Amino acid sequence: MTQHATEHLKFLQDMQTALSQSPKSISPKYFYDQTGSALFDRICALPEYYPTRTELALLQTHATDIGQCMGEHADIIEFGAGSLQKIRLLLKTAQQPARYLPMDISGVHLEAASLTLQQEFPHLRIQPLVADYTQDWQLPAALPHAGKRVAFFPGSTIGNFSPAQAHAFFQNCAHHLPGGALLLGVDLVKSPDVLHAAYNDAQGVTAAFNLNLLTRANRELGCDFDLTRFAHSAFYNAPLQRIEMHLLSLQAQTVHLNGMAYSFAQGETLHTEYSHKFTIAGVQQAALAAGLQAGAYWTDPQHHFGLLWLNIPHTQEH
Ligand code: AVJ
Repeated sequence: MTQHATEHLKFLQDMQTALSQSPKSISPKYFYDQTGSALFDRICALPEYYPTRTELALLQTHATDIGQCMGEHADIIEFGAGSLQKIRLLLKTAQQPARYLPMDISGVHLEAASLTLQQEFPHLRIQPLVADYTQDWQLPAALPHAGKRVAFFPGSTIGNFSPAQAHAFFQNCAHHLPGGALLLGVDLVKSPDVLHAAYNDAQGVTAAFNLNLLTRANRELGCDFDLTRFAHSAFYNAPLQRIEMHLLSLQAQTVHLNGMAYSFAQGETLHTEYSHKFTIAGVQQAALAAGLQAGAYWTDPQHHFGLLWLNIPHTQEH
């Protein structure tokens, strides 16, 4: 099967499962088709969406410190070949990086990101890895004379994970990056008003981003979601410290997929995303539970966003 056919089949199976469940729920990874990725880029530039610009400022302000943490000839892994802006800053700060290894499930995304960066950093060795970092992954052997293996996971994408998934992710890092480190960006717990606004922007870009998942299912899977009968819903679940995004059915209705009918009650939702919020101490504790050691961390004056350096010991004790 081609990669495209495999991805299509996975989406079909996941949507069938999503609609059969109660409560209905689908992975946020399906937001990111071409339209979804473009909408996400627009979200990052919204006045209400502070995480991207705050993290970029942290990377710039603390570039020297971060460069020192990385050391010479770092072998830099990035989970999700996401924002070129962020990796660009890190690569400029790094002292003669040995290699850049972007890891993404989408080969198309990886190729585009790698090509652009190769033009800007002609002497950098770039080795894209098509893999799903939410599952277990493998790395190629370290290069001779290379320095530390440094994994970069920006944007608070770790907030999409459940606490159990985040633990598994930290464990994978501990296992695959001995003697290395993880540079992690996390959105911090803050006033519910600020959080609510970030996921309910005035221009409705986040709503369009959420609803685009239904448009994508209609186009790629032949579903018949009526976009006028669903609404964007995003709210802060304070006790569980997370934004929850849902697609809310405005009336009782039936949707079809692959010859099967799925009913929605009025007010029933298809859950699309968790975006967990963190405290610095909470992340350090969770990392420690998986064998990582807290190093330096950096936050903005408003404590909206955090960047953490987490060291990985050489030998894992079992
Ligand atoms: C890319 C997962 C970090 O949770 O804030 C933005 C995605 N969803 N607006 C986030 C998102 C709605 C974003 N992450």
